[in-house]
Amino acid sequence: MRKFTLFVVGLLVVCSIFPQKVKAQVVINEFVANGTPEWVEFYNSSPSADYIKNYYLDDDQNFLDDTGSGTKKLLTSLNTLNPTFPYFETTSFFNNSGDWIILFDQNGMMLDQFQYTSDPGRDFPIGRFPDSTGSFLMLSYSTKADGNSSPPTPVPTPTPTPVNIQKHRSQPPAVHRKGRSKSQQRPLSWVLRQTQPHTIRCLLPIKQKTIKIR
Ligand SMILES: [Ca+2]
Ligand SMILES: [Ca+2]
Ligand SMILES: [Ca+2]
Repeated sequence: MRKFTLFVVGLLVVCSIFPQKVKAQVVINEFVANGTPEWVEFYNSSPSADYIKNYYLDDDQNFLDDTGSGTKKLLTSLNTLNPTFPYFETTSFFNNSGDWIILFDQNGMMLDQFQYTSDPGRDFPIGRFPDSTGSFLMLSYSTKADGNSSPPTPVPTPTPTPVNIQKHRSQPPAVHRKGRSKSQQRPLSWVLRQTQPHTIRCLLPIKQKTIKIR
């Protein structure tokens, strides 16, 4: 019994030194900060999203203090028609020029956060791609209560086709003798070899001539 008690105490000590990292069931997935309304969509991995209605959305990192910023919003009016992508709408809460999007649970524990530092543009969405796990990016179009669109695809610029220099360095053009038909022409180098005196002597046939003596 004493050994079992020591084992349990030891296990509790180990767990307190190395706490298990708990994966959040809900994260910020997409938002429009410059729009009417402004809205924040979440990705929820649980079958129901009702528990998120007890959570808070804030635009600064201090859960208890809202001095100098908007008062944090209790997500009571969260739209949960699609429990995987619930969203919350508000007005004039997030600064267009840059702000924090922060999700706190009911105890003030920060679950997720993202800071943007410039105006993304009217009704322009920023969100994770892919959903839930991806980085925050400018997205092609907003998808409130649905899976996020991909970031805009950059227009490809044509790349110059490399020139095969070796291919274009083919054999030099042959020089032909004038005054011959094309079929009779030969490259100059070949002609020069055939006109060497010693070569001609070798190639010329010897003609025999018959002389009649009267
Ligand atoms: Ca705004
Ligand atoms: Ca605050
Ligand atoms: Ca979405």
